[in-house]
Amino acid sequence: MTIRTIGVPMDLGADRRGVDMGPSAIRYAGLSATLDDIDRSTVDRGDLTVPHAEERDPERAATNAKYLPEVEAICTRLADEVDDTLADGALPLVLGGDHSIAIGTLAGAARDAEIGAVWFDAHSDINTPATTPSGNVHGMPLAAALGLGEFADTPWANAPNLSEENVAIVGLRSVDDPERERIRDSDVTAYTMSDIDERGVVDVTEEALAVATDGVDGIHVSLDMDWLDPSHAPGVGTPVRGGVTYREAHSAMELVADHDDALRSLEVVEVNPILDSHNETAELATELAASALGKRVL
Ligand code: EXY
Ligand code: MN
Ligand code: MN
Ligand code: MN
Repeated sequence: MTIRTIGVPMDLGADRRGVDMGPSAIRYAGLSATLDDIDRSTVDRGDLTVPHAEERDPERAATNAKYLPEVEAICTRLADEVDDTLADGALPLVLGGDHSIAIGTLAGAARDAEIGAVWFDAHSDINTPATTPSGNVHGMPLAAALGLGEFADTPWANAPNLSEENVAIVGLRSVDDPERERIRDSDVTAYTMSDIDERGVVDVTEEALAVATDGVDGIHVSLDMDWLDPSHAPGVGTPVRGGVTYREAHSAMELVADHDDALRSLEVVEVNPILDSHNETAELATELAASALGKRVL
């Protein structure tokens, strides 16, 4: 299956600037050559146009979700791109950008199919405008896609065929109190870093993939680079100590590739080149995307 890369240079969903340069940094790290090593054809669709924060007003007072109208416009375009890509029989590889773009990827991937999702992240990203401590939409995409809380009234943000039962979050270590409550009250499955410590990344990821793939047509895999420990991925906007190692991350992505019959879309987000050290986080993002898409040593 052809892989179609879609860049989304978006930083309006996060406080720290710089993730808008993520798609460039990932391409500069050699994404296209790396994907050529896999036996799949690849095409780069280029970047969506995203306004700069300086041109816009966060409008936080009105919505408690900064730049929500801009996020809506960009995610609606992205959902169309993802849907078109799937309709053409290709696999969308979405490059962020901050994690708010997952609202668009999920909406597009779920337009014509029942989907599940595996969310590799230090954070649970399940705040709503009523519970967010920051107003940043990159802390809300799962709640938006699932139509939780006030997002029940924003159809553009809801992934039509995604159920809580098919969502698994892997690697949690930074969860706000209201998010903890929301996860407990929901049918979302969540694995913390302690689960990975106790059971190992392979066991936990296998189970997460089983949850996501159960009874659906395909899955979306969302890889937030802050899932990794900052010692391996320093170039992210919201680093949290105690994440997975370089090798654990590759193991998990190789398991994703073992489910390639189910993989419908992949996205890699939150690479911040301003905070990175010699582009190493972008290089790692490139490697991990390739692992998830089937690259092997032998
Ligand atoms: N939970 C915090 C908030 O909602 O502001 C932090 C969210 C960070 C989200 C990062 C990218 O995954
Ligand atoms: Mn910008
Ligand atoms: Mn995230
Ligand atoms: Mn995160």
